[in-house]
Amino acid sequence: MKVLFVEPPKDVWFVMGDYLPPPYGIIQLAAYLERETKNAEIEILDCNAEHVDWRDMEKRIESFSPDVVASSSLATCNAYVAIRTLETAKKVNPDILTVTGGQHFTATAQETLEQYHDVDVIVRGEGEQTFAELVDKADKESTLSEVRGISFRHEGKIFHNQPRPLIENLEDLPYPGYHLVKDLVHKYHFAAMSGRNAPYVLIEGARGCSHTCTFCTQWRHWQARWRSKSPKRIADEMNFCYTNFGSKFIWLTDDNLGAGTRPNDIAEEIIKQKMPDDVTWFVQARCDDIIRNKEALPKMYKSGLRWVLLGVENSDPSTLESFKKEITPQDAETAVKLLKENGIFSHVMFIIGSRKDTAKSIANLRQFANELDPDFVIFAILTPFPGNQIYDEAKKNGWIEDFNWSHYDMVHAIMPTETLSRQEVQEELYECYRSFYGSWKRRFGGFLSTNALRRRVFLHMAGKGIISQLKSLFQAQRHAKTRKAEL
Ligand code: B12
Ligand code: SF4
Repeated sequence: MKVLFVEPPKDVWFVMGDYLPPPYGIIQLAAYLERETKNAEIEILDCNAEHVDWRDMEKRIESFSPDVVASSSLATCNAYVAIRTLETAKKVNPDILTVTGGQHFTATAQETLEQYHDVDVIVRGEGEQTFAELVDKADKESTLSEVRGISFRHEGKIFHNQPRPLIENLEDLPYPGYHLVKDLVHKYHFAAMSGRNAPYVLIEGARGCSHTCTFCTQWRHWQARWRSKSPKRIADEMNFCYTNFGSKFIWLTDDNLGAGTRPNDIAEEIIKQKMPDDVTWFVQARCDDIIRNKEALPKMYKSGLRWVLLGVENSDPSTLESFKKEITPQDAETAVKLLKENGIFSHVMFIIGSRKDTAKSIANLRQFANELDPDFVIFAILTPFPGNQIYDEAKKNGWIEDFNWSHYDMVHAIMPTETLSRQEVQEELYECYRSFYGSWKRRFGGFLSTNALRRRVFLHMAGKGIISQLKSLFQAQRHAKTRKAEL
């Protein structure tokens, strides 16, 4: 059985500048399949790393001649490119079994299979075991009904099989399968975070989240359960990536970093591995987790932690409450201060465009951001991703004005608020960036900073013209709106 995993050509999320991420989800699925299935011949085609366009993709599919083509979107904004990949596979050979999965397709399995006839199977939820069993049974269509966790079409009808229970112990998963992309692994990078030449890998410390934020798809996708690898296993995986692939920048994806003494224990295990000082790592964290673990921060720095993304989301307590975020604006202040005191780069994410947001409340948020003064800020627009609670509410109430999934990137406004049109929300986003990065004091402070990371980020914000890209986005929308009105 020949299985081709395809990471489709994707747009970069331009607010993060120049980066090329490893397609971790499919690398992980491929590693599991390799271990579990004796008769599978596996290839990964990463179109972004290999500069493969749609025509070349077709040729690559033709030359490998797979029985199964599997593609992943990561986020809703990439849904169409994942579908187009499967359509390309069918064009090459209609007998290829086409499969996709992940958060977006899990939440939209019925409508995706109804609309896109070149998508044969959707793997819902956790993919490893389901996909391996699917490949094992792929040549016998009648047995698809036995594979738990899939949705598929058979004789024009759509079936949703029973869900598959989650893997109990994440350490049963193989180490990340970067050997399957060994010719590409040196290309993965995140320029703003670690420079152009530090090979970048993702590793997973945990799956799922025990919180229930209304704008997030993560906790529902993993059935509101949090499972983690041990601190030792996480440090072993980091060292494994450094030793075998020269990885110098490691993104640890771990949504509940702060549980118990985990931050301290992870740092201790990494220190024991004695990796060189230029191997650094990054993690996303909740403000309360940082505060609870403040004593561990010096050790975390010592272990190579240089950058933390804090989900602050908003400065208005009632908005935070409506998001079910369970933090206060004061938590954000404390967490940013603690990171700064420990020399760890503080990156904050804010969300604008919730239903009650007004021009005034967004102006207040801008002021809060300026006073908070983290090292790096990303403002995003509240997005009704299929699978999050906001989507359910917005769809029911008819608030969604744009169903083009490629716009679901938290940069395009999808919904109006009670007082702001969608266009105005878009303009407010631009205004947020302009207010934070347009400040001359902050610009000079950034460019002249003694902290190399801070300097690099400010150069990146200026060099990539991120503010002008955002501006052109809302001007394009305004233009489209005027044209529509004229017609
Ligand atoms: C690292 C990361 C990034 C990196 C890039 C990673 C990459 N490889 O491209 C960066 C920073 C660039 C990024 C950007 C964005 N991201 Co992001 N990102 C993540 C993060 C933290 C980890 C992704 C990961 O590797 N997970 C681990 C793997 C194993 O999980 P997985 O991909 O879901 O795959 C498993 C299953 O879902 C399933 N599966 C998935 N695909 C397939 C396909 C097949 C064929 C099969 C069988 C199974 C299957 O099997 C896998 C194994 O069990 C997730 C949150 C998280 N913890 O997952 C957010 C997340 C995916 N990102 C998200 C978002 C919104 C974005 C952005 C739009 C904006 C933003 N705010 O970050 C941009 C989009 C960029 C773009 N154009 O692609 C959302 C997606 C929500 C949604 N439904 O759209 C998430 C879930 C964060 C969140 N909490 O909301 N992201
Ligand atoms: S935003 Fe973070 S804390 Fe909230 S549910 Fe999602 S992963 Fe958990």
